Amino acid sequence: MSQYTARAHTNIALLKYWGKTDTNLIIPTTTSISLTLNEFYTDTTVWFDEQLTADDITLNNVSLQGRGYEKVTRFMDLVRDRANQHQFVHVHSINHVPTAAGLASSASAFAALAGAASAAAGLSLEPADLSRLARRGSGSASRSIFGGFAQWDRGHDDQTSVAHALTETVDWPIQLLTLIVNDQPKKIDSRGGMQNARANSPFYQQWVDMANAQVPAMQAAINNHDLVALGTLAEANALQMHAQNMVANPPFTYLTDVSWLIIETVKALRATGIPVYATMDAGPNVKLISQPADTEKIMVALRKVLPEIQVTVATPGPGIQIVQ
Ligand code: 2P0
Repeated sequence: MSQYTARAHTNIALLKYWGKTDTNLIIPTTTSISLTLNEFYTDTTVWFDEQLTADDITLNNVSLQGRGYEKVTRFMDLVRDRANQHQFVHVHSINHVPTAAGLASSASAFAALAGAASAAAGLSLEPADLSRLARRGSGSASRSIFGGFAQWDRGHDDQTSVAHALTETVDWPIQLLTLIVNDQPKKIDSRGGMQNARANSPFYQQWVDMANAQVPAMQAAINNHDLVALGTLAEANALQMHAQNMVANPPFTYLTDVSWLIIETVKALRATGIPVYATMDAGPNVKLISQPADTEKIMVALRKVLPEIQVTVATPGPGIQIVQ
């Protein structure tokens, strides 16, 4: 049986996905828009093996167990059914998303798995089909099939809920400074967090309506290479998402005092005329949407309040590739 390795990069949502209308198919309540990042990716190698009596799954050369193992075997069952291929499989995955970067790795992980597993199973999938398949592993993975700016249309069923590229080549100055606030595993995973917000926030439907209405403005900001419009909207959308968690029942938040200190520092920088905007996901780390020319000024301001803060510069990255 042939062995395939796929490389997929992680992505950060500028308009967030935070809740599902169908938890089995992973159909989101909102359309989301993201930027794929060059510096963070997952390489996954897959081959079927008739000698195996169970799937063999490793992550960073360590055998995967428990819930992580279950998620991957369930995903492989989808691929096996589709390809009419019923052997067990080796899945060896290396995450080049430094754990300390605190970035979600499920997007790059399930995109790479979708690419390598479908190729190993002999399925020849178009990018849209690959996006639909990756979505079944983790919603945000649907966007990591594509490079640059990608949009995941919420849709209403398996066929219509799919991502596409807005612009794969990003030839204007935009970067994400990723600030490491905390590298501990999060206490509330995204799946549970978004479910609690959707079920229990009294403002959830308002958030859905508002977030979906932000899509055309975000598309326009991307088309116009308008960092100010893009950043303003992304920061507002992120805070609106986090507000849903704070009014859920029980209330919760991923943001810490340090996250808020960074958000305040960013506001102060903007008051001096520097276009810099914060976005946060299911953890305390903050990503700063900015232009490379301002990196130094931003770093100086941050180090004044957080001398030890670790920063990685992330730039726009490519879509999925079969690397071997
Ligand atoms: C996003 N996040 O749009 C949002 C913003 C986190 C905050 O997608 O349940 O791991 O596997 O579909 O994709 C993280 O959630 O959740 C996420 P599942 P996923 O990037």
